[in-house]
Amino acid sequence: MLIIGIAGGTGCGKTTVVDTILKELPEGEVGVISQDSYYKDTSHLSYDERVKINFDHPRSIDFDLLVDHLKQLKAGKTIEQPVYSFVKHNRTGDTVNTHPRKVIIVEGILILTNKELRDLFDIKIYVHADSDERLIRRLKRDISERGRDIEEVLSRYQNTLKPMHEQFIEPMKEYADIIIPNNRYNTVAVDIVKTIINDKL
Ligand code: UZR
Ligand code: MG
Repeated sequence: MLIIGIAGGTGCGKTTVVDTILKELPEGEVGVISQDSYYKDTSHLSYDERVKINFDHPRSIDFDLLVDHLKQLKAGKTIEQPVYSFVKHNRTGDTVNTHPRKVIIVEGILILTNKELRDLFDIKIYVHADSDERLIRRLKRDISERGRDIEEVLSRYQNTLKPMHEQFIEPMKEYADIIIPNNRYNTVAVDIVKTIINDKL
C-alpha cells in the first residue's frame, strides 16, 4: 500500500488537488482519508462551547484514532471513518466504511505535525498558496458551504487561523518531499503526482 500525505494551509487547494487526482484514476483503487473526519468528538460540549474550540491547533485532532485507522488499513482491514459536520462542529454519529486500497491519500492542514502519522507516509506533499489567496478561498467557501458569515470568518482568520498557520502548518514544509505551488491551479504538478500513483497501480 502506498500512503500519500497532502498538507497545506486552509484554502490552499488540497481538496481540489485530491479530487482532480481521483477523477482520472481507475475507480476504487485510491482511497481518501480526510483529517476533517478526525476532529475529536465534542458531544459533551454545548454548541456555544464548541464554536470556541481552536480547530487549527493539533490538539483538536484525534491523531490516535487516525494513526490506528491507517495501521488497520495497512494490515488489510476495513475501518469506519467518522463523518464530521462543519455546521455543528461535531461528529455526526455516522461512519463511512473505508476499505484498504493500493493507494491511500490522507489530506488535512495538520497531518504533518504528528510524527507517528508522518512516519506512515511514503510521500509527503505540501500544497502552497499565498495567504491572501487562501483567505479569499476560505471566505467564499465558508460562506457558501459551511454556514458562516463574513465577520465570523475574518475574526477567526485573524485570531486563530493565521497564528496557528504560522506556528504549526507553514513550518511543516520542512518535512515535505514535494511542494506544489498552487496560487493558480497547478495542473502540471497534479499530473506528476498522478503519474507516481499510476505507477503504483
Ligand atoms: P480545510 N473547521 C471549522 O471551521 N469547523 C470545525 O468544526 C472544524 C474545523 C475548520 C478549521 C480549519 N478551522 O481551518 C479548517 N476553523 O476547517 C480546515 N475555524 O479545513 O483544510 O479544508 O481548510
Ligand atoms: Mg479541504
